[in-house]
Amino acid sequence: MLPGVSVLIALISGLNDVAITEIMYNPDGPTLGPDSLYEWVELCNLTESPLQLQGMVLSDRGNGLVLDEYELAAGARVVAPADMESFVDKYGESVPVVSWTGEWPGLSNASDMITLSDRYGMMIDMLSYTDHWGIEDGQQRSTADGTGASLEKINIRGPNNAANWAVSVDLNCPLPDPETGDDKCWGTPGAVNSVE
Ligand SMILES: [Ca+2]
Ligand SMILES: [Ca+2]
Repeated sequence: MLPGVSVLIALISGLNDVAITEIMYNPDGPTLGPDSLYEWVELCNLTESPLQLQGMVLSDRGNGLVLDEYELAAGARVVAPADMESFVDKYGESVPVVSWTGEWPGLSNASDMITLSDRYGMMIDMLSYTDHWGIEDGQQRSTADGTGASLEKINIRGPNNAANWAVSVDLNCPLPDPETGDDKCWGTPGAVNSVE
């Protein structure tokens, strides 16, 4: 086999090995804090083997970051937070996090496209969301849009469309604010989604 062909096969086989499974694109300012510190993206290893995340690139239409060394166990999830210190302070040290270098993509509060690529630039996953996702009947605004909830993927192996993403629910909320006791969920970072 030509060397180029085997490389190509290796690249294609990486598609969808890792999925974007949850995002906090518009954190609740009063209880959580500003977007620049409290946005985050959750990634899940969909395969049955551990995967090395080092070198993967998370970006939007403008900025991008490169993930540091991190072995993500089969089926496990990890969070890339906008600001590591702020995230750990609010969510606690038990949530698995991956550090990164570069520039945080900055998740728009209106609509954005987030891509996850491997170190060779091959797309692994892409999420193009809007703040209309998760609006329920009678609501004017999604509760993921700045009022506490995150956006979660329902079927983590399914498509990234509005029907397969929903706002996180406060049921079984594992993470009340350690300081205020506020029971807003702020999503399920690093854990199985509340809507799965
Ligand atoms: Ca935002
Ligand atoms: Ca989750």
